[in-house]
Amino acid sequence: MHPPPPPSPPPPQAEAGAGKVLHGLAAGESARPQRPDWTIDQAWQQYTAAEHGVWRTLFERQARLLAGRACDEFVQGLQALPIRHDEIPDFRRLSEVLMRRTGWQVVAVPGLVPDEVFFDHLAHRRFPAGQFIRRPEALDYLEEPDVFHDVFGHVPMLMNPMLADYIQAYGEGGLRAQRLGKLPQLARVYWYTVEFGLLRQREGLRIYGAGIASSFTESMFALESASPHRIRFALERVMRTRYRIDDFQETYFVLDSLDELLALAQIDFAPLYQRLDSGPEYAPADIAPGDALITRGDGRYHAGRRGG
Ligand code: HBI
Ligand code: FE
Repeated sequence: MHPPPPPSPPPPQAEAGAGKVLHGLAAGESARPQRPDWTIDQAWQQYTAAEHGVWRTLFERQARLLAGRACDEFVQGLQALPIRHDEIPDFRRLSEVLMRRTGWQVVAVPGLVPDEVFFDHLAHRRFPAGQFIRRPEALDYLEEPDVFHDVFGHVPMLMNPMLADYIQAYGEGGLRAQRLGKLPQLARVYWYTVEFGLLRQREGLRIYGAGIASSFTESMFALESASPHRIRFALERVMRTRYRIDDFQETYFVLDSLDELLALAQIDFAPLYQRLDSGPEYAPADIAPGDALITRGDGRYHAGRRGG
C-alpha cells in the first residue's frame, strides 16, 4: 500500500501565446521540476472532470478502433492493467501490476525530458509518462507526449517481456550512442519499432507501436491506406532512414514476431555504428536495394500535402 501523496502544487506549465500550453523541456527553465530526474507527483486527485472526460473520449474511440488492428499482446496487456474507459489511470496502480509482470514502473513527468534523463529512466525500468492530458480542442494533434499517448499507447506493451527488455536495452544503449555521436541513428530504431512498429500476425498486419496505437487517424492510415510503404524490418536499413515527426509516417517497418526485439536488445551496436559512417542514408519515402516490400505505397497522401 502507498501512503496518501502529500498535497502538491499543480505541475508547471507555461503559456506560449494563443492559449497554447507548453510542458516539460519545451516550457523552459522556469518549469523545470525540482527533482533531478524530472519526475513530478502525478497528483491524480487534482485531475478535473473535464480532463477525465478527454481521456474517456479518446479511450472509447480508440478501443473500438483497435479491435482487429492492435496486436494480440497489446490487447492482452491493456486488459490486464487497471486502465478504465472513464478516468485517467493512477500511475501507482499501474506500477503495481506492471512491476509484478515485467518489473516496470510508470513515473510522472511534465512532458518531454532531456535525452539523458529519459534514457536513465528506461535503463532502470521506469517509464516516464506525461502527467497532463491534451485539450479537448486538440484531440488529434499533440507536439508532446501526454498521458493518453504514454499510458494508453506504451504501457500495454510494457506488459510484454520482450518489449520490456528491449526498451530497457534502448535506455542503456542511448547513453552509449550519445557518447559515440550516434544518437540520431539509434533513435530511428526506437521510432520505427516502439513508436511506429507494425507486426505480422496470423490474421494480417497489426499495430504494436505506441505512436500509432494512440492515434485515431494514424491507426487507420498505417494499416489501411495505400499511401505508405510497408517494409520488412531490417536493423541497418532502419538506422539509415530519417523519419517524420510532423505527419503520418511514409514508411512502416514490419516485424514477423516480437521475438525479434529480443535479439535487438542483445546486439552490440558498436560495429554497426562504424558501418553507418559510410554508405547511404534514406529519406522517409525511399525504397532501398534489398528491401523486402510487403506493400509498396503510392505516396499519394504526402504528395497531396506537398501540393504535388
Ligand atoms: N521524454 N517524456 C519523454 N518521452 C519521450 O518519448 C522522450 C523524451 N525525451 C527524449 C526522447 N523521447 C527521444 O528524443 C529519445 O528517444 C532520443
Ligand atoms: Fe512515445
